[in-house]
Amino acid sequence: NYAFWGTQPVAQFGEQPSSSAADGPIDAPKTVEDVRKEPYGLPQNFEWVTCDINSDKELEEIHDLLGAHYVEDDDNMFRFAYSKEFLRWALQPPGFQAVWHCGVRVSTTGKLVAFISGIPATVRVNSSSLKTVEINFLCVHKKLRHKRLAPVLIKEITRRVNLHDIWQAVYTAGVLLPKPVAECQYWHRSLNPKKLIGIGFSRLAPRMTMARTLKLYKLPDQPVTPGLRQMQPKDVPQVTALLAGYLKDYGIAPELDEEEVRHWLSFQEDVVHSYVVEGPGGAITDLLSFYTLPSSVIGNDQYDSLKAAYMFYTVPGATPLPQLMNDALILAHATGHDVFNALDIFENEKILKELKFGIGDGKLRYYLFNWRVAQDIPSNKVGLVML
Ligand code: NHW
Ligand code: EN5
Repeated sequence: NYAFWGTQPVAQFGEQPSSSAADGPIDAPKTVEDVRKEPYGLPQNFEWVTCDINSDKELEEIHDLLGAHYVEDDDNMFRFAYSKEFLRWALQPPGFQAVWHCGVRVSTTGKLVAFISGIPATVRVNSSSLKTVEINFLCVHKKLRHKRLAPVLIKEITRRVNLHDIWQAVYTAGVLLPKPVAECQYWHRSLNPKKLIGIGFSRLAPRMTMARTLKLYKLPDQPVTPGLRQMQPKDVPQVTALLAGYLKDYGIAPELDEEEVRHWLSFQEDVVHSYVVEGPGGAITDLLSFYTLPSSVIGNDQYDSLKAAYMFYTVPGATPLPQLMNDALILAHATGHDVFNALDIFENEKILKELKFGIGDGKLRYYLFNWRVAQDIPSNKVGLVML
């Protein structure tokens, strides 16, 4: 019983698998002229604002809202703590629109109490190349929860996106909503087991001592793959081609042009770490990348935060995937990350166990707005990573 989602153009649970089972839009086609011109109504004393990420003050307000009120794990022990530099990177890719950085303020005090964002992306779903927005950072202040504000934010961002003649969206969430196109599992690889155990992120396994645990997860200081180095701007054309060739085999994947690859994969310390393998003749044969997303540790007096690396786009070409991923673990450890997180997407399922990942208690569901797929996409055919 989804009072809001039941009214939206999304796949519904228990829908008849129609005989004309083909991928396509759910709503009848509309034009920009059909789109409502006025913003949706907010309760008394709240107002819409377009947030300017380039203003340090406004970026700080978004950062602080998310830092106190964004996603937590099921046991409310950890909360995502996106850095300001990360948010700037996440919200300003090529073609970004400030009006899709949509905030809600209290009129009298100006306090920012809710946020939702969209960024432009071309996403291929099976054989359809869709002009979409990726929706992220939906957040309502804890004191304003369960007042049906989220549906208003979602309808307003939909309107603002539709005004740009875009009719499809992609989003991910830990929660189950109508209706996932894919359901993926989080896995975790301890890099700093002592701290992870100390904060309750992981536990000492049965019949394991701390000393044996430290030894089990120990990593070398340096990556092992010859020719592995930080990605540089000059690599963008080759990386774009390498990535496109790899992603074409997935059922859902972004189509990234050179400017987007430059944006998403330029090395930025503690935001996105990208490395390539350069072969003897100068050819780029492999790509490895991860992004840094700390979590604050709720109510621990020894540690404030947990520094997590999340697998981003990794393309094995000349290097076997297990070796490339092990180098990712080494690099993440060497740059002070406490844990390396990955989903069972791409070809990961085959290699996570041998690299000493353990299964997490969280799932990530992928959703499409106004797009129906004939069949769910299995996690090993997911080739899209959202931040
Ligand atoms: S997922 C992370 C979402 N954020 C958080 O979890 C932060 C902590 N939680 C909160 O801030 C990544 C609040 O709990 C939120 C809900 C704001 C989540 N997605 O206002 P009400 C994203 O950002 C439904 C979608 O009373 P609330 C992706 C819920 O099922 N819907 O709840 C965002 C119910 O609907 P129902 C969600 O707790 C994608 C309704 O909200 C949801 O005060 C957005 C209740 O509203 C979620 N994560 O606020 C969709 N969580 O049908 C984009 C709950 O069950 C769609 N709900 O009655 C595309 C738009 C663009 C289209 C363009 C063509
Ligand atoms: C929008 N783009 O639940 C994304 N994280 O497993 C928003 N668990 O960290 C949606 N509960 O399993 C995000 N440790 C949805 C995810 C929300 C956050 C979340 C999970 C993912 C997580 C950890 C900590 C659990 C704490 C108690 C977890 C076990 C790891 C252990 C490491 C050593 C080997 C065995 C496993």
